[in-house]
Amino acid sequence: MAYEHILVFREGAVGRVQLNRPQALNALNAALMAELVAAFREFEQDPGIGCLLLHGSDRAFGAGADIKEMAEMGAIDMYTRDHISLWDEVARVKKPIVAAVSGYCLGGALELAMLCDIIVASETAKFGQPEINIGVLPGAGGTQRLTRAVGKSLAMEMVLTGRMLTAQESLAAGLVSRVVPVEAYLSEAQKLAAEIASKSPLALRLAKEAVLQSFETPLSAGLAYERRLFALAFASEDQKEGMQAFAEKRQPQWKGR
Ligand code: DAK
Repeated sequence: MAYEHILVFREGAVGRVQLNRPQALNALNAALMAELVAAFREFEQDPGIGCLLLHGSDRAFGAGADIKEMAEMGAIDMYTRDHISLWDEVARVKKPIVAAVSGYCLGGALELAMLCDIIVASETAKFGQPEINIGVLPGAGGTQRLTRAVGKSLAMEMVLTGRMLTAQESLAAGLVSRVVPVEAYLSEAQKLAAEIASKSPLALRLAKEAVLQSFETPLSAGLAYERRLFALAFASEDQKEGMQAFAEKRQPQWKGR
């Protein structure tokens, strides 16, 4: 499939998508979101891909939803248009997704990065929910996911003032997993994605599902959920292979079943 607003790369077992609307700092218009979801869907169905990687340019991961596209919309448009299901679809991807963020990561772009599983930031990354400055509030999960990621007080400050966090602040707050010089953030994220992709695809799927479940349930229900997925892993060939390979001091050969 030919894409206009994204670039798509297959690098070994990593499926890489680059947001590519530089003239608008990768503002997420509906066409870009549809392309992104199509590319993710393709990688999700490809058994040769173990991990996805999403990034923008050094200047901007993304400046948020496309304000010029949204400006004239009404409430019913916002509530009903298919755009919303595109965001939900990113949330439903079962393979791990690493986001490599440099420069601006604002509004809907931060919400998109938070739908990914791990965020690697460059030293120049700036994270914000500036919707308050254009008379609205975050609409694609920011008030919920940011609060869970950085806590109430900092999330409130960001959402109520639009202040951007520096990369170091975002690391201290737990929004990102590491901060890397701008020259190296992408290669570091590629290495991380390749390492994840080298693991058992089935174990990755179960592990991602279990961690995400922690946002949905109280602790006791989450622990019970984890226990069931852990037991399920013992029905797989990958569990037998992984444990045998350990005992035989060799690399495991994963089958994904
Ligand atoms: N939309 C459209 N165009 C944008 C844009 C955006 N979000 N951000 C930047 N651009 C465009 C600029 O208009 C400019 O275009 P030209 O004038 O050259 O044609 C070009 O990109 C370069 O931007 P600047 O000239 O402004 O560059 P600066 O370096 O001076 O400033 C900036 C960079 C990132 C600080 C500034 O551009 C800025 O403040 N941008 C807006 C950031 C923002 O407010 N983002 C939040 C948007 S609201 C939902 C899904 C998603 C959402 C909501 C609901 N559902 C599923 C329900 C999300 C909402 C949002 O994200």
